[in-house]
Amino acid sequence: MKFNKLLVIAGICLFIFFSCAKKEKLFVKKVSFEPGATLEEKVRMAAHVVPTKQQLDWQKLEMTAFIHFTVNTFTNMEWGHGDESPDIFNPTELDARQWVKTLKDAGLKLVILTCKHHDGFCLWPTKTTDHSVAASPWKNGKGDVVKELRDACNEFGMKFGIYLSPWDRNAQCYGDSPKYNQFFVEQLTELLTGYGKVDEVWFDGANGEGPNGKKQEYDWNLYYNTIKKFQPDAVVAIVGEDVRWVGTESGYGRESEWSVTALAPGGRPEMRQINSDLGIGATTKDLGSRRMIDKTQQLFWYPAEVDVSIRPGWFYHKNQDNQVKSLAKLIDIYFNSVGRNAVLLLNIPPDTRGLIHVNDVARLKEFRAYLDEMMDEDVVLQANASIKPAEKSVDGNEGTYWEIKKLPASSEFSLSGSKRFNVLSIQEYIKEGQRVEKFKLEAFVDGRWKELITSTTIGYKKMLRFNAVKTDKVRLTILEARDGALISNFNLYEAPELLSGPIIQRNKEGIVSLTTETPHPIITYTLDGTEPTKGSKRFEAAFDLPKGGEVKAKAFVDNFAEASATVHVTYDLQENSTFSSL
Ligand code: FUL
Repeated sequence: MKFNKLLVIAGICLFIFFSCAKKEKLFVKKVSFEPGATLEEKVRMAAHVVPTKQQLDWQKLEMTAFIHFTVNTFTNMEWGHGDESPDIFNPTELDARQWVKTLKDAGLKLVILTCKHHDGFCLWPTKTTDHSVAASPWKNGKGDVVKELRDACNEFGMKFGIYLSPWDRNAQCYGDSPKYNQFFVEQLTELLTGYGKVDEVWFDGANGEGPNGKKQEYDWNLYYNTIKKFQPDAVVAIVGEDVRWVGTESGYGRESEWSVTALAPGGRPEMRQINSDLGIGATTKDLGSRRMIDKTQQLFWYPAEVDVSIRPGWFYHKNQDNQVKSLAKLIDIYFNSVGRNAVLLLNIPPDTRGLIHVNDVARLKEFRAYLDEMMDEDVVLQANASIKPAEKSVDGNEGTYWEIKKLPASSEFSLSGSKRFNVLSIQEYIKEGQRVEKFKLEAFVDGRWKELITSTTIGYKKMLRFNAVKTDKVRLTILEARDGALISNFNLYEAPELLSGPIIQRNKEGIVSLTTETPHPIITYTLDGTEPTKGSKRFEAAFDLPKGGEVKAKAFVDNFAEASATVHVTYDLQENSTFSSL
């Protein structure tokens, strides 16, 4: 009996010993190498650099929104001079609920407001300067855009972020470093303490002072400590230590986008020194390859954010109403941001009424409808019963993943019947690091394995498009990785051919026209709220709608074989006052 007990205890001890010994050390956010560490040792450690909880939660948002709105909206400028009179800030119908509902319906999970852009005008009634909404005619100086947005976020369950431009062209004290740092931190404190939870703080690195301009030494330590004190769960982006600018404003991340980078995060002088010694910056093409690991003495978990505007400008300009990015372009951006291990930060600027323009609303609806249709059916999910993964399945506390230790290794998936698909989506279990360096996908066609795609990094998510294929068997091969590959998701979808929906516009005279970017479509529409079909009235010429009403339209190509999403807009009687319904 005694002996049996001993055996049990010894067994338990051995089990604990082996399960502990199995786990490698993880390095949260940063790892420093011992002098003399070999490349092989460094690469192995790189595989175990992991995000903070805040970084992981942020990454999972996938798509977030930017709202650029200030005096520039009324002056038709991109960078205000700082001498704009607050009198010009007077949105006639500002409705933050319309912003948040529009963004939320599009699948965007967080919204960042330009609380103060470079012109220094504050969208909340700050105590730090008179240059704010309090001096404007809007709501007789009693308004607060930050509060209106915060309330709308609460109502719709949307996360909330603040953009506060360090560069300030209005503040007299800008350039008197200690004084401005105090002024800036007071503004920051007002925003961090007066509006509930802040999920992201966005510090713009832009500065247009030029060589003879004012020179301001920002006290980044002071700013970061203030955020830590009041909003410890917020991520700090761009000139921040949690989230990196991807390096372009075009909507495209790198093909090999490592979240573990040699790039040192944020603006503190010691971090800037590291980057200057390595000769790298946010725009450097390679930030995380083995070559970079070889060169550096430390690595950081510093994931990429892709910021891009839905229009050419960051702020609203009436003459860009017809330059809202096409559905095809937005989908391309989606694949090259979310699908390249980054978070998309899509800017949608409200107009002078303080509303998101009907064209942007319509495009966002098309965008969501397209993604929903694409992700409606996952070919792999249906094959669950017959997956033959290369290695075992592990239950992590962020879900299940396969651990693939010996590389290269292939996993075969028998699909339930012959399936057509043209998109791969694959994810790593980044809670334990980003590791995969090369992988490929093949389909079994005509008795042979046919390569569909070969790519490099994965990270949180990689999405790739290829020519559609029909098969009942696929093979995923992890070719190279920095340590065992941890694959948490693998999906195959059929993305619809891109056909852009009609753009509905009504001019001042109440005449409605329907256009699309797709060549030679047939557009049909209804005015009675019913779904347009191929039998509905065809759009041949602009028509009169002086009394308003709901216009629903759809574009068709290929002899009605393919249809766009339905676009609908409700017009009221009032000239120019449109509100797109859902
Ligand atoms: C840039 C700014 O200069 C632009 O105006 C815009 O705010 C963009 C998001 O960041 O650095």
